Amino acid sequence: TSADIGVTGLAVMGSNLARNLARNGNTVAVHNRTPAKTRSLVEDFGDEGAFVPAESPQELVASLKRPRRLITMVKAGEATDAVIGEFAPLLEEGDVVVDGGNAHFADTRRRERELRERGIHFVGAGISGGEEGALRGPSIMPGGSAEAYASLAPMLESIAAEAPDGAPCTTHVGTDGAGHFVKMVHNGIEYADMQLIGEAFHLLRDVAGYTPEQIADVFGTWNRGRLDSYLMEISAQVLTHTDAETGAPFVDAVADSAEQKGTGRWTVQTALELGVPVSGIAEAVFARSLSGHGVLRAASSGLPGPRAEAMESDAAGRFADQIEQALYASKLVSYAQGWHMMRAGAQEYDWDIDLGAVAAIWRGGCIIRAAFLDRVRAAYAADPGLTTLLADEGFSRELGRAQGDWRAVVATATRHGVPVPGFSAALSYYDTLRAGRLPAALTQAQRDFFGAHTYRRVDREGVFHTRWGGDRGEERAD
Ligand code: NBP
Repeated sequence: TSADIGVTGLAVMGSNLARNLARNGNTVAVHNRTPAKTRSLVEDFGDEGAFVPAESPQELVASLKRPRRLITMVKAGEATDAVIGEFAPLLEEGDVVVDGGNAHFADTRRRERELRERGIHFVGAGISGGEEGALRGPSIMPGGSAEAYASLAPMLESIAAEAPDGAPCTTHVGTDGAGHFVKMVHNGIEYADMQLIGEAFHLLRDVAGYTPEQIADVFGTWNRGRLDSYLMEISAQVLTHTDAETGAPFVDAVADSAEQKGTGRWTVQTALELGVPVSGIAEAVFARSLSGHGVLRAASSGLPGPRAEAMESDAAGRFADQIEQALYASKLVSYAQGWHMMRAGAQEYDWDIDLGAVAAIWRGGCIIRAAFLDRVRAAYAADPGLTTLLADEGFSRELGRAQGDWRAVVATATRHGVPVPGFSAALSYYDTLRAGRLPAALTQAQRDFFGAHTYRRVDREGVFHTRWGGDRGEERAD
């Protein structure tokens, strides 16, 4: 009974997290279903800190100080339920189980409820940053009870990434599934960010006529400004890489069909249920999906359209500057949508989520880490009740400056036949929000016509219906 914490599930994420904990002075009991992984972790990295290898769940539990703290890092889904089923009978009231896998927040809510009935704290913790993050400092988004967080905080803070101002990239997000919910939205925003960078690349390549190397330079420049982010940085690195086999730019050697593990899809499904339009994230999920429909694409490749023609070089330079504006504005829109979704989720599930704190813990460690997130944090610090990020004074000023170029980019892309679902969906969202009147009036009138779904009027209170099939007189319907 000497270990501060236990980790079960020692594939890449679990081993790296265990090593991170050990390197930061914690005594870590380690366990894996297949014991060979436990042995090799201790053989390979035992000198990095204090590990207590355990061959069985019983041995792992017996080695933990009380109240016991145990992290499970197994494959999300059934494996997590299996592990909980195995460990729960061995635990006691007050013990804390942390699920660091990519669980769906609804599963986390269920597991938390079930374990709470047995007096065990269950903390669904979103962990972002991939393998490197797990080892050197991820962004950690824990849900569960405040009491459980208090018992985990010193450990989590010791292993989390540090934001540029030195703050640890972890905070208690909210109760039960709040942590996994927020991690899901993080991943949705990540999808949108990647799609937007992809569209910028596509336009720079096919319309501006730049080589991947030149685009890497453009991205490098952007990465020193307001678009400074991990994804921008790695995009530039990918674009300078040459394929060893063909000698061609690496990006040209990769098949152009993007896969997904499902968190983007979960974000969109959940957003639909909550009634929150996350069009930027949805377009990113659809774009990956469409890229993978090879048969459909082959069957459609003969469809007529303009052939992309490269621009003159000074026009290309100006166009690149416009793309920076379009990328920034579209990014801002997808973050606004993501934050709208977190607000709606908090309301629906009764979570007290500090929206500025979420931005703060995404400044380091995670995949969407970016200078920009400090601005988001500041926007919520200035006005915790902010309805949309787009209405923040600083952001709205930037949108004002960007919108002309943003429109020009979408128009140019359309003229050249280059798809920009992310840029154009973001612009449509922006224009929808600013519109004085929307054609939704006609939609509602159609609904009343074919289904007597009623409507409200602009000039007086009440619910109305028009007798479309009869004398077209109006009647009260409330
Ligand atoms: P995997 O998702 O590949 O899971 C492998 C681990 O699950 C192994 O330890 C395996 O044990 C264990 N396991 C399985 Br599978 N079924 C089990 C069962 N019925 N009982 C007990 N253990 C079982 O590992 P990973 O890539 O390290 O990811 C771990 C978690 O972290 C996942 O939820 C993942 O979504 C999440 N995550 C991953 C990343 C990333 O970048 N990879 C980032 C963020 C979060 P075995 O060795 O005996 O087969």
